[in-house]
Amino acid sequence: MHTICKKGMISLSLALLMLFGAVAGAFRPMSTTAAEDYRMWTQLDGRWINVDMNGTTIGRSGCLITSLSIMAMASGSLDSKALSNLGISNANQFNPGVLATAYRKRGAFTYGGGIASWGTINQIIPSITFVKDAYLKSYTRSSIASEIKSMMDQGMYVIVNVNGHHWVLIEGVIGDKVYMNDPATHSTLMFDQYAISGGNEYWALKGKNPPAAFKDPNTTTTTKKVTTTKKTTTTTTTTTTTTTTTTTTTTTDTTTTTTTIVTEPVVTLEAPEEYYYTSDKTADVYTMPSELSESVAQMKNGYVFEISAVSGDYGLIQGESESLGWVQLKDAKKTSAEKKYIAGDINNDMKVDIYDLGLLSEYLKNLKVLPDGIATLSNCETEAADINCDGKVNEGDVLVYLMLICI
Ligand SMILES: [Ca+2]
Ligand SMILES: [Ca+2]
Repeated sequence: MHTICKKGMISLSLALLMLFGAVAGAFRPMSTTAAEDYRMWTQLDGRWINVDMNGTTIGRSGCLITSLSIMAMASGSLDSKALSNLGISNANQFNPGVLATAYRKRGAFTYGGGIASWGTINQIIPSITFVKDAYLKSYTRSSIASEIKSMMDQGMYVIVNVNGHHWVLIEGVIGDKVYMNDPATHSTLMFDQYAISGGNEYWALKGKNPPAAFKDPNTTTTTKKVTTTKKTTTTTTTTTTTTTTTTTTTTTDTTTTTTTIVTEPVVTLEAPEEYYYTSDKTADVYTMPSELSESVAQMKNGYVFEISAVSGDYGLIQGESESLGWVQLKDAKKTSAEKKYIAGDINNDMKVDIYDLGLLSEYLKNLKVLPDGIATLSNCETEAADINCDGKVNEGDVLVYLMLICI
């Protein structure tokens, strides 16, 4: 960013080295990893939030696609035929963005992201069969829980419409508690999160494997990280030859930590807005607009980025090919697009000199290590850096600077 103009001097001595040497990056890849818990996928994940669904995006309308994706993983339905249909080579590459893209390529979304045909999932993932689209017959929590559990006991996965426009995948039922994988939040208890009055629409599907036996995770729903302690009792009984019975009881502590992430609505901007980060304190870039989600990159002073959507205090960093993640905007400022720059004068001080070359060198060095979506020059500054006016900013511009300055 132009406010760091004097830093160019520091970088000059390394200028030529920077042109040809890559520095190891500290950023983690954005693809799905083998260890990732697919049950925590949400439609707001920066890796697929902007994936096209025919006039809308997963972030805005992808709750059903995300629920189907979790169901596909939970049921172990991604066989070789499914992987081929999805255009991926293994299940670790699968995510809601991959499934939405498969739907879109088949023309299986109506305009606005509606699923045109229930049977499409079977065409893409043959092990998944659509059983029915119906409405719950129950109207009390207890009977709703029983009705859903009955279907799951028959090997069906159930995706429930909880409020007329939002769908969640049911993970299990314990008594009157219905546990869900919610594509919008990381809340787990359906009745705590949504006002279910009964008669809700639902989808029932079968996969390669039926729903796994579900155990009460002993979770609580709050908006902060919480720790609960559960006492469990183990009883051991030993019978002697004289028919005397001795009972030994031991007590242990088990600690369970659960996290619930509550996010603000996502508002997509009409056009990207450019910001630069102003704080000396490093900030995290998260997969969701919440500090409780996973960090995928680090934001530092002077970094420039474009925002394509906002959610509360957070902005979604947009890269060229995909969005990077969410960062808090409280320590960021919008760049000024009104300033006039002349070719070569990156810091806009009306001179083309060694400081500009330093900024260019730093920009080129960071291109190789920063993730897509973060740079050290704004769009205006990048245009100014193209001193040979060939539409690209690269080593050719450095050579022109050197010829102009070092004579
Ligand atoms: Ca200058
Ligand atoms: Ca150029």
